[in-house]
Amino acid sequence: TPNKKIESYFSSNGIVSGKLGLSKDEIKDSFLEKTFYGLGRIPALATQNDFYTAMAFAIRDRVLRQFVRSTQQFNEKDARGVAYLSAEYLPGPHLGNNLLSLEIIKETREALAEVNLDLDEILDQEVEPGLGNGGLGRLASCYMDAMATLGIPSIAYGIRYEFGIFKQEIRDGWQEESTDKWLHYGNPWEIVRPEIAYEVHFGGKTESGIDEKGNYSVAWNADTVIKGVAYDTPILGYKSNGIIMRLWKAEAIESFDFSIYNSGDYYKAVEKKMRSENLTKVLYPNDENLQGKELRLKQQYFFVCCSLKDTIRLHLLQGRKLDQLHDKFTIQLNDTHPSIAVAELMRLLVDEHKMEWEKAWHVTRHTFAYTNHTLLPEALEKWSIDLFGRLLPRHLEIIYEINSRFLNELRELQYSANKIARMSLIEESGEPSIRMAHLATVGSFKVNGVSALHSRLLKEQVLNDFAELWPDKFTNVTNGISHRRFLVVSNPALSDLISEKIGRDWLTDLYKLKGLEAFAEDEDFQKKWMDIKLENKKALSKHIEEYAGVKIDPTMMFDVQVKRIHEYKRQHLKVLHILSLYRRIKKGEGERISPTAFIFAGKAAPGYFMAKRIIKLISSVADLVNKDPDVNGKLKVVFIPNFNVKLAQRIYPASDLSEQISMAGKEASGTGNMKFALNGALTVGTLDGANVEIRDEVGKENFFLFGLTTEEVQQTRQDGYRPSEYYEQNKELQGILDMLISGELSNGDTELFKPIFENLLQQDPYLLLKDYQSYIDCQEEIHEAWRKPKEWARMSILNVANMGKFSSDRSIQDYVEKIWNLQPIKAD
Ligand code: OX2
Repeated sequence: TPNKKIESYFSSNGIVSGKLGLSKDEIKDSFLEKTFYGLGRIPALATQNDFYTAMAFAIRDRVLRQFVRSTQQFNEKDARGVAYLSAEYLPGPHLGNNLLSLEIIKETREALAEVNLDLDEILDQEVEPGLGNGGLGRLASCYMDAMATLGIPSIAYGIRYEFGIFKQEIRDGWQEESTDKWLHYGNPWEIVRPEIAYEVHFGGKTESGIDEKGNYSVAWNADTVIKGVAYDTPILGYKSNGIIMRLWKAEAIESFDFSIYNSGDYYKAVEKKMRSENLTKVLYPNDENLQGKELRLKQQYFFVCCSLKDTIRLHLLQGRKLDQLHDKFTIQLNDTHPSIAVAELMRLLVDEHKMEWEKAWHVTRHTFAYTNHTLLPEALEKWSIDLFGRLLPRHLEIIYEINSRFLNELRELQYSANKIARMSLIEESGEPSIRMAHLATVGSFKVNGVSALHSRLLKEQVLNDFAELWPDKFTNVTNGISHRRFLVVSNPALSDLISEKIGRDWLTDLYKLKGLEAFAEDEDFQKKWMDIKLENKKALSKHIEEYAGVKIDPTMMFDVQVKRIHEYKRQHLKVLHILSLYRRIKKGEGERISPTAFIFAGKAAPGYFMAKRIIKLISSVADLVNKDPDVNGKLKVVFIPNFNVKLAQRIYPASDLSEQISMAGKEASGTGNMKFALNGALTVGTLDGANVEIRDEVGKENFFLFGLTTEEVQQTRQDGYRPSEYYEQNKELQGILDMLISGELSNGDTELFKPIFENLLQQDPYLLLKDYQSYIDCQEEIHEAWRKPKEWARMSILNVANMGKFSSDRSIQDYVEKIWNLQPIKAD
C-alpha cells in the first residue's frame, strides 16, 4: 500500500513537480552540502576528485528528479515503449553533458568560482565508463541521449563490466594494455538496486514430462545459478526527460554456498562465489572479430535473461497481459550480441509462463527488431552447437524447434535444398554452429542496417535470401550522433559563434544549421570561424605534447585518423601517403606540400597481430619524420595513446581534415566521420558507409572523394587482383613499400614490417595498392585547397551547415516512424 503522506509530499512540495534548484546559489549550496555530508570531507583534506564527486552528487539529484517525473508520466499514460539491448555502451563523461541538459553550465562555473574552484578542472577529473569497443557502443549512448531528449518511453539494458575497454599505453612504439579500473574512485552516477535482481541459470540438462495439469512441459535442471543485480544510471535528455541505463552485475546467489558452508569448506564456498562474479568482470576487447569464447556467451545470455525478466516485470506491473507484450514493447537488439533473446523470450513464455508455442512465437516475432552493424564475415556471430548445448541446453532445443518450423515453411515454398541449407539457423558444414544473425532475422519484425549503402548491401549480400522472402522486414536507419555532446559540450566556442548568428534552436533541431550557409562567404565570419579552430588546435597541441611528447605547430593542417585500428579501415594507407611526402621532401620535391601534422589514435584488439604492427609502423614513421630536420618543419606524425570519448571530444574540434578511407563496402556506417564534419573538418573519404550520405548532404564540391566504389571492388576481385602488378608499375609506390623491408624504419631490422609488406604484395585484401594513386592525387588537391584559407573556411562552414541529417535525434525519429511505432511523451 502506497504511503499517502509521502506521495502528497512528493507532489506538493516540489520534489517531483516543482523547481529543480538551478540557480547559482542553489548549486553552490548543494555542492557544499555534498562535500561535507555526502563525502565527509573538510576543505583542508578535500581533493579535486572529491570536489568532482560532490558536484556529481549535486547534479545527480536534479537528474533523478527528471527521471522520476518521466517515469511517472510514462506510467500514467500507459505508454508504448522500447527496451534497448546492447552489450556495449560508451557514455563518455556524464557531468558536462548533464550540466548542458539542465542548461546550468554558466551557473555552475560561477558557483564554483565563488569558492575558488575551476569548472574545467573539475570536469577533467571524471573517469569515463569504457563499457564498449568503439562505434557500436558509442552509437548506443548517442541514442540514449536522443531518446531522453525526444521523450521516448525507454529503458536501456546492458552489462556493468568491472573493467571496461583496456587502457592503452605506447611503449617503444608498441601498444601495451592495462586494466581499466574505472570504478576505483567510486561511481557517483549509479544507484545500485539490490531489490531488482534475477536468477540466471546455466548448464545441466532438460527433462520433458507431463505437468500437474496434464500438459507436456520441459524442465531445465541447470547446474549453475548466478544472480544479476541492477545498477541504474540516469541519462538526461536536453531540457527534457531522464531515462535509465540499467546495467547488470553478476553476483553469487546467497543460498548457493550453504551446503558447502555446512560441510565446512569455507574456502571452496568463497571460490565459487568469486567465480560467479567473474562473469561481468571484463569487456571483450575485440571489435568486429568473434572469438567464440564461453565466457562471452555467458555474458550475453546473462544480461539478456535479466533484461527480459525485468521487461516482463515492468509489463505485468502495469496490469497488462503477457500476450500483449508486443503491443507495449519493442525490444531493439543492438547487433546479434543480445540475439539469444529470441530463444530466451520463447523459453520464458512457453516454459515459465505456460503460453502455447504458436502464441508465444507470435508475441516474440512481433516484439523484437534487429539492427545489423557489419557485413564483415569474421564479425558475424556463430556459436558452436557443442558449446551452446553445454551452456544453454534448453535454448538449443528451442532454436532447433524454431528452425525446424522455419525450414518447413521454406519447403512449402518449394525452396531448393541448397537455399534451405543457406538459410538454416544451423550451419552444418565444418563444426556445426548457430548463425545468430539468422536467429535474429527470423525472430524479429524489422531488420535494419545503419547507412543507406550498408542497408542495401545487407539485402543484396549477407541476408539476401531473407530479404527476398520478407522484403518488408528490411529497412534502413542511417546512424546519427549526439550533436549536443560532440559540438555544444566539446566545442563551446564554435557553438557560441553559431548561436550568435542563427540563434539556439539548432540544439534541438540540427537542420537549423542550414542558416549558416548565408555566412559562408562572409570574411569576418570566416575569420572568427578559423580563429576558433586555431584555438582548439592549440589546446590539442598542449595535450599532445604532454601525452605523446611531440611538439606540434598549431598552424599546420591537422590531418586526423582516429578510430579502432583495423586493416579494413586502412590506417596503413595513410602511412603510405606520409612516406610518399617524406620521400618527396627528401628529394627536394616538396614545394607543393602544405605543412601538416598527421594525428592518429585508436586501440587495436590485443590479439590482432596486424593491427598491433600497424601501430608500431605509425610510431616508427613518426620517429623517422619527427627527428629529421629536413622534413620536420613540414611534417609531424603523432600517435596519441588511449583514444576514448573524452579524448575524442578534444580531437574533433581541433581537426582540419578527417580521414575516412576504408575500402568501399566494409565500413557499415562510421560515426566519427559525422563528428569531424560537424566540427568543421573537411572529409577525405571513399564511397563507403555514411560517407556517401555526408557527401550528398554537404555537396560533392565540399568533399574530397577518392577510390573504388563497392561495385568496382567486387569487379576487381572477380577479375583476379594481383597487387604485385601495382608495385611493379608504380615506381613511387615501390620505393615506399621497399622502405618497409629496408630497415630504415626499424634500426636496420628488415623483418619487423615484413608481415605488412608481404600481406600487401601477396593478398592486399583491402586493396590499398589499387586505391593508392587515387588517394595520393586526392591529397594533392587537398594540399592545394589548404593554401587558400578563405576557400577552406567556406567549405568548412558549408560542411557544418549541412550536417542536420546526422543528429541522433533524426535517427531516433526514424526508429520511431519506421520501427517502434510509438508516441513520445515529454515530461514537464
Ligand atoms: C560498428 C561499425 O563498424 C561502424 O561502421 C558503425 O558506424 C558502428 O558499428 C555503429 O553502427 N561492431 N562495431 C560496429 O559494428 C560491429 C559489429
